[in-house]
Amino acid sequence: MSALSEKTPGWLDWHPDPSVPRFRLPEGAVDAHCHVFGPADRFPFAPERKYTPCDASKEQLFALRDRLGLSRNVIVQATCHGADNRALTDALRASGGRARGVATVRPDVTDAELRDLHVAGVRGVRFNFVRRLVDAAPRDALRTVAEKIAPYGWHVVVYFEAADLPGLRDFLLSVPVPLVVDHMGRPDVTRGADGPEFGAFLDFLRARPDIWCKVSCPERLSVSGPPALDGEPHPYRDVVPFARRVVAEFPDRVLWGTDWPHPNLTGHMPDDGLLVDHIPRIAPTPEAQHRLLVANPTRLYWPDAD
Ligand code: 0GY
Repeated sequence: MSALSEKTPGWLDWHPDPSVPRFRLPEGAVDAHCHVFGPADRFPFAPERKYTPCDASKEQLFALRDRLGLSRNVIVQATCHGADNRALTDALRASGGRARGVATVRPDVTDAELRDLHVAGVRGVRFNFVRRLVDAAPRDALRTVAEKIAPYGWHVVVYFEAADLPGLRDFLLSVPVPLVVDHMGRPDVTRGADGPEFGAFLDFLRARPDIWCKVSCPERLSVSGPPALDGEPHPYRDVVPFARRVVAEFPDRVLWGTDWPHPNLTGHMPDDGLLVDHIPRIAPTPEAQHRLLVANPTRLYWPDAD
């Protein structure tokens, strides 16, 4: 392996043998947040990246989809690939229409490039405000991108930490296309789902009817953590009240995803089957599950599907 693609020290690779979930996913379920990494020898990582992951190919992603009982994927451009969307579009084209994408583009992106991305299956761009992942992009540049994608009917996926929402709120609310928030705006779960910080996030979701929310990443947000070896029956239990609140108040605007291959986790690597088993705890009824897993992502990413 070349020095260029040596993994970040301490990097945890994705789970090699996830369990088959006990929860039977409804027909047509979508994993609305996952990534592909490389393979680096074909799709090199971006020079400006902040981490170097293991490879996580489209074939491996599609195998996980099938093992878990999912039907479709929304593949989100990972920061380690910068604005080079070739690994993403290669996966989209190979998916036979079963994957859509969220790309990263620069403000000088051309109409021809946007058209090519659309044909490949891209339906949104990602604005990432997490400082350990990217250098801050000027807001004028982000606004230019939002204006360029608007004619395509795309949306903006936003990734930020809860503490940064107050400073971003006005800007985000001015973005002229729908928004999709990653991982519930990364709440500090020790502060409580009824606390002021998460209250501010819920207020943000209330501010526009076209702000969607991924109730994803319990493994990233949890302090209580995964199942203990002594058989802890409720993994990631401290995240449940947050996701439940969002699903209950915004049943038509929530999405769920695995976040495979789980970049930058340091404590543990989740069993993706257990992440699926987490779903009925946050969306307790079959109707809520169907909206979360099938109806909502289909409306956003496959609006022409039957
Ligand atoms: C995630 C989370 C992370 C990384 C990325 O694009 C990325 O590099 O999204 C993270 O490290 O929190 O959403 O997959």
